[in-house]
Amino acid sequence: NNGIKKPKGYTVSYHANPEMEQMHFGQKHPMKPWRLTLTNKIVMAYGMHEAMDIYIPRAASSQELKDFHRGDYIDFLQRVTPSDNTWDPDSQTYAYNTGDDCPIFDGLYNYCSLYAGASLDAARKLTNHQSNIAINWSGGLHHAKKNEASGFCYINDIVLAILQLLLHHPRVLYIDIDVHHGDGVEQAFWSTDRVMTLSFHKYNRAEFFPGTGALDDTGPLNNASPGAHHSLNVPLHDGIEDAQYIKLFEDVVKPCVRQYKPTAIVLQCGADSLGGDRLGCFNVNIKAHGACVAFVKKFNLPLLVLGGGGYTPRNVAKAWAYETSLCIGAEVHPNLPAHTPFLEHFGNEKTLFPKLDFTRYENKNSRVYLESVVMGIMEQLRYLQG
Ligand code: TV1
Ligand code: CA
Ligand code: ZN
Repeated sequence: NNGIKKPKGYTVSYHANPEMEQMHFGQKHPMKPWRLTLTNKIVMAYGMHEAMDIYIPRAASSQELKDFHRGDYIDFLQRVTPSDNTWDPDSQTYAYNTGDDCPIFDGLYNYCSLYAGASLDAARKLTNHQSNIAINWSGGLHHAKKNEASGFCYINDIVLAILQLLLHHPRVLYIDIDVHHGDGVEQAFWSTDRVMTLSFHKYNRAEFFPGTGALDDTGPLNNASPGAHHSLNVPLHDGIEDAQYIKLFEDVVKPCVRQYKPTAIVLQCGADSLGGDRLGCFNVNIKAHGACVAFVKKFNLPLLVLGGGGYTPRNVAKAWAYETSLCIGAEVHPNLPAHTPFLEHFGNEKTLFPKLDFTRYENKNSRVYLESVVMGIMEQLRYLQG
C-alpha cells in the first residue's frame, strides 16, 4: 500500500468491467478501449483501489437501454453482426448511422450494454446513498441519439444515468469538458428544466464535429417551454491554455450552480481536450483538466464522473488516474510507481504530468473573446427563476 486511505466522511465508488477493454473498433479507428486498461493499471499501481469501493458492473438489460433508445434501434444493435450488409441505398448510409465512425464490430452489443450498465450502477449507488462520488471511465458517450449511433457512440449512457438520477433528484446539472459538443445529452433534455446541460467545446459549424453548440443555442426558443435557457454552450477556438481554461470553467460553472441549484452533478471528463490529443485541438495540461474535476467536487453534491473522448491513450490514462486521485482526495507521487505495468506504453515517461505537444495549435482565444462568452452565459442565467 502507498499510504492511500479511504477519504474521510464520504465514499467513492469505481465502476469498471475489464471485459470492455478487449474490444476493437478496427485497426485505424481512433477509439481505443484498451486506454481503460492503462487507466486501471495506474489507479491500481498507486493503490487507489484501497480507497474506493470497486464494482465490476453487470451489463444493462435491453429493457434498460430502451428507457431512452427506441426499441427497433436496440433490437438492431443486439442482432447485427460485422458480416451483415446494412447499407441503405435510399438514404445512402448504413443503418442507424453506423459506418466509419461507428463501425459494427464483434461484441458491439456486449460493449454497449457493459458501459451503459456501469453508468446505471454508478447512478444507482448515488441515489441509494451508498456512494457520494461514482466513477465510470468507460462511459460518457455523449453523441448517441434515441434512434441512431453518432461519433463513436451507440448507447447514450449519460442520458440513461441522468434518467436514473431524476427518479430521486429534482434538478441535475450536466457538465461536459470533452473537446466535442455534448449534442446527444443536450438534445435528450432540450425541453426540460430538470436538467441543465453545459458543454465546453471546440466550435466550428462547418469544420469540427458535430458542428452544433453555438453560444446562442440555449434551449427551445419558445420561452413558454420549460427547457428554454437550460442548454448552455461554451464554444471555443483552437489552442486554449491552462490558465484561461480553468478561469473560464470556474467563471461559468460557479454561477450555473448558484442559479440553477442542482441536487446532483454529472461530469463528463472527455480527455480529448488535453494538448497533444490525436483528434483534439486545445493546449490544456493534465493538471488543468483535473482542476475542473477538483472544482466540481467542492460543491459537495452527489457526483457522477464519466469518461468520454481521449485519443492519445498514454495521456488519457494519466489524466483519468490523476482525476481518480482528486476524487478520493489523495496526494499521489508525481511519478508513476516503479511497478506500473505497461510503462513502455507511456514512452517510458514516468511522470504523471508529461509535457504535452502544444506545437500543433496556436491559441486563437483572446481574452476579449472569452470574456464575451462568459457574459453570454451570464445573460442566459438571468432568465432562470425570474
Ligand atoms: C475509422 C478510421 C474512423 C479512422 C474516424 C475523427 C475514423 C475519425 C478514423 C474521426 C478519424 C471524427 C466526423 C465526418 C462525420 C465525420 C467519445 C461526415 C482521424 C466522444 C467523435 C468524432 C468524437 C467524430 C467522439 C468525427 C467523442 N473525427 N479516423 N471521426 N462526418 N466524425 O467528423 O466526442 O470524443 O480521424
Ligand atoms: Ca464538451
Ligand atoms: Zn470528444
